[in-house]
Formats: sequence, structure tokens, C-alpha cells
Amino acid sequence: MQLIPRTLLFYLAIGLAAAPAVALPLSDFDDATLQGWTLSAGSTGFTVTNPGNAGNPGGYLLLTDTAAGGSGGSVLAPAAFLGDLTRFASLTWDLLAPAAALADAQVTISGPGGTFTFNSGLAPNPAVWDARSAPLLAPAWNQFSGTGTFDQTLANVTSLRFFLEVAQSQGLEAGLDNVELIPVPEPGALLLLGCALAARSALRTRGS
Ligand SMILES: [Ca+2]
Ligand SMILES: [Ca+2]
Repeated sequence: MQLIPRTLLFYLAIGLAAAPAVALPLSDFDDATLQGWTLSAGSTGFTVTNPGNAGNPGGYLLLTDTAAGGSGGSVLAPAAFLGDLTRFASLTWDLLAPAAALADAQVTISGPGGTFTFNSGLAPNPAVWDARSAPLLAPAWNQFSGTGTFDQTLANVTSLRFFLEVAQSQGLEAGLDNVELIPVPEPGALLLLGCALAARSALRTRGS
């Protein structure tokens, strides 16, 4: 008995062949380096290091406030996270927030349209790694500066910044791990999904 029609297998093969093999922007900090991330120029009194362990898992980016008062602390993403991000559906990351250190766990992107802010909210359980996600869609972001559109900025991102600590208190630490851009599903992947659904539907029809 032939469970799946030959035509479906044919399109399944095409879908597999079209699946992307391109490395996607990802910072897991597991090589114990900062992987190109830097402390922003305005982050007075902070240091940024990689402890090499206690991340989620492995190494992570650790921001430490070394001085009472001063500014909030933020870090900037390396070039792999910049440029045309229109092929990505979302930005995801893991956050380790100390108690009361974050007024808002903000992320900003800047580009030709201006600077846009995403507030990912307070950590519900400080000192525990917390998964965060920001859809790369205009309604999810607030315009902080500039007069252009979110889409104009998304097409040419010149800065991606994580505000990790805004309490300005000495001794507080915050962590960042597994920063990743999640792509919009490729046509090949959509074709695969369509084939899988069609095959399931065909099997159900045969089974009924
Ligand atoms: Ca890690
Ligand atoms: Ca401080």
C-alpha cells in the first residue's frame, strides 16, 4: 500500500533541497569571549565580562555595575546583528536580571527611520534565566527618536542595544545569553510544511 503519493514525495524532496544552510546570527558566549559585544559609550561605571560558566548554559555576557550612581548600563551587538533584518521574524534572548535592577528590560534598534524601543518587562524571577522575545514588527516597538518608519530602520539597522541595568546601584549584575535572530520561514520550509499537512490530510482521508 502506498501511504504517500509520489507527487508529494517529489515536492518533499524539493523542499528539503531548498532548506537554507546559512549560519544565522547567534551569540551564545560559550567560547568564553564577548563574541564582538561591547559596552556602550554612555555606560559609566560598568564592566562587561564573560565568566565562562553559569550561563544558560555555558558562558554568558555579564554586566557589572562597579560604581554607585552614574548612568544605566547597555551593551551593543556586533555587526552580524546589524544591516537588513527584514528577513527575520523575531529577536530572542535569555536575560538574567538581579533583583530590582531593571525598570524596563529595554532593547533598541536604530537606523534610517529612527530609534525604536521594545520593553520586554521586568524579570518575574530575578537571578533565574528568563527567555525573552521581540517580534520584528512595527506595532511591537515604540518610536524613541527620528521621523521615519520602523520598517525603514529594520531594513538598515545600524545599532542593536540591550539595556541591562538602569538602577545605577553598585554591585548589581545582569546577564545576557543566547541572543538570536529567528528568520521568517523560507519558501522551502513552507513547502515542507504544506506537504506534511497534505500528507496528513491524505492519510486521514484514507483512514476514514
Ligand atoms: Ca551560553
Ligand atoms: Ca552605577
